[in-house]
Amino acid sequence: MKKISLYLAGAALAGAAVFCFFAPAFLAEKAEAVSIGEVTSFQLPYGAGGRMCQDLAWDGTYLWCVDSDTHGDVPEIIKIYYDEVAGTGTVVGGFEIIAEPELHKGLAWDGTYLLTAWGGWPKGRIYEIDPGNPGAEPSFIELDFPFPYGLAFHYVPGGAGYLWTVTNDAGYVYQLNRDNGTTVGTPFNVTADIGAERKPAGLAFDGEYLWLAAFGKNDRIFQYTAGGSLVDSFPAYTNQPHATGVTWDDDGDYLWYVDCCTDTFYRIKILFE
Ligand SMILES: [Ca+2]
Repeated sequence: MKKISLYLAGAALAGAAVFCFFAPAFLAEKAEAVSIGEVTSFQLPYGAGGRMCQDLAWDGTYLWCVDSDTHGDVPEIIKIYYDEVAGTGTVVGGFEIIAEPELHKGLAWDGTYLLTAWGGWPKGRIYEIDPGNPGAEPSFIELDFPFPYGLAFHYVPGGAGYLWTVTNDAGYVYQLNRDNGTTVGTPFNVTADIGAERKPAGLAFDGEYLWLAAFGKNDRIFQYTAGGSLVDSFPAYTNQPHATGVTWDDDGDYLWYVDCCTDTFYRIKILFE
């Protein structure tokens, strides 16, 4: 079983990019054998208050973030290229979301569409946006519950796959039919695990585990099985308590997360036992 235990030790500033390092295994509090992961991060230039990136997606080449329109601007999806050698990212594209304004909280990539979780009430929505034709009115799937936040895609060979989302208010994680948004199985609740001081936000799926960013105070990333069992968690390194979006990058077992309010993106090397 994949199992991680990470311990963040320090950081060194280098211009706009920040490079952080995990401590050696023997410094970790846990008794289990511990992997060492490296964290690199970069900060995008931003205007007053930042872009308010809410969740992330990875399409195999580019990192995408969705901005929820918190500051009254038009909500948009931003395309970012990460230069692995330089260790920094740059905005290389993006577009405004022409659908329902505001509340686009979650983001996932299903191989064809960028999918946003629209966190409205009384019923949330999943929007399908073609990044090659972002000016077209996107179709959407209506959910049977409100306030979805983070969104992740679960690839199934030969099938339509599943979506995973988490509700920001009640803290339930739902597995959804990709085609029609109906709930699959029984949702599980994360409130007791993440604590009252944090709220669930971004969601990622790596093919086996769900990764949940919870923000508010002492932000943490939580690792769950698809069945809803908490496996592990580790602190999110943020200068402000706003670790919102996450996505999985299969190229090397990286987990990305973003601090919404500083537009800082972190790439964590996850080493499994
Ligand atoms: Ca996501």
